[in-house]
Amino acid sequence: MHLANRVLKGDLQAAARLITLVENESPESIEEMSIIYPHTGRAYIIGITGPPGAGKSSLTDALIKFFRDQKKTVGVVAVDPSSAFTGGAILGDRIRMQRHCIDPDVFIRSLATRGWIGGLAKTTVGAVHIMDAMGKDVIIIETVGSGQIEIDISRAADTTLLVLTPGSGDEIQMMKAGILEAADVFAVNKSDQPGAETIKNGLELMLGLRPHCATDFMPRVISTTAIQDLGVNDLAEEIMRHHEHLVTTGLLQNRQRARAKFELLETLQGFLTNFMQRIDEGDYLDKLVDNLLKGKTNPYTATMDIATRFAGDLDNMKSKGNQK
Ligand SMILES: Nc1nc2c(ncn2[C@@H]2O[C@H](COP(=O)(O)OP(=O)(O)O)[C@@H](O)[C@H]2O)c(=O)[nH]1
Ligand SMILES: [Mg+2]
Repeated sequence: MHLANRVLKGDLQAAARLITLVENESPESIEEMSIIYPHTGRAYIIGITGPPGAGKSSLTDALIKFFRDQKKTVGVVAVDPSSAFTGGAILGDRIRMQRHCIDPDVFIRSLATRGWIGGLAKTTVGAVHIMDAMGKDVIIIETVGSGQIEIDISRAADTTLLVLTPGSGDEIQMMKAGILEAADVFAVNKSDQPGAETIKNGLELMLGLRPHCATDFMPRVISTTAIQDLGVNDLAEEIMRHHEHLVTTGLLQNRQRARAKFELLETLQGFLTNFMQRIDEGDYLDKLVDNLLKGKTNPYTATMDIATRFAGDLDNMKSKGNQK
């Protein structure tokens, strides 16, 4: 039986193995994922992002508890591009969420790809699909890093939570990088520490300046102290308020559609990049260049030549697929 079919039957080990296949970009993963894909699109996906040490894992742990109290099943994808090198944060994530380890309705997976953003995004989306197909009601993606990764993750989630802390000054950086725009819900964690009010006020001011019309979701900044479980319910309610907003305005469907399109384009781009790399492997491209220099062809004719080769490759792939 395919791993994917075992995943659909709720086999946790099969799910872990399938995520590894996706992570390693194994060729089998394509067929497995095409079995998974029709069973996706049901889960509510929450992205949690912010600088290292802000308390993302501690808040994730608290949110898992909130959703479990509501009898919802939860999947967590903890993504840390740096931990492939340090190993540190992933260990932290495990420790922070330890109390849920024995709960069969909580599935936690850490991902540490080798710092390659494209691969990371693809693996993350793959892991989310697998958990979605497993029937998880809520899937939380925890990611660290600032800049593009956070914006990419906000594309992968229905609701994106940005976690900041007092005294870090990160908010200015984030505003510049466009992350404030990409987030829906805002938490100032470590509110037990000095300066929490200042950053909350600063954030509220910046969010007030976001362009908005009457039907827009008006975000509130929630103060939390994850280690004392303070503010966590408010935060969960704010996340649910955003979810409701997405549902009632029909924006949820828009986001899902945009996500499907984004994933399709990313996959296509990966496919084309692969092809481009492969045509430079033998002497095919060099011969074309020789002919260009000799004036025997021109860039347009040569491009058509490459496109014909591409179509040939596709035909080959299709007939291989049919032979199976
Ligand atoms: N003082 C204080 N420390 C916290 C709070 N939340 C988390 N921490 C601590 O901050 C450190 C980093 O937390 P973690 O959840 O791993 O952060 P992450 O890197 O964003 O996932 C840990 O030592 C936590 O115990 C908080 O509200 N107040
Ligand atoms: Mg963490």
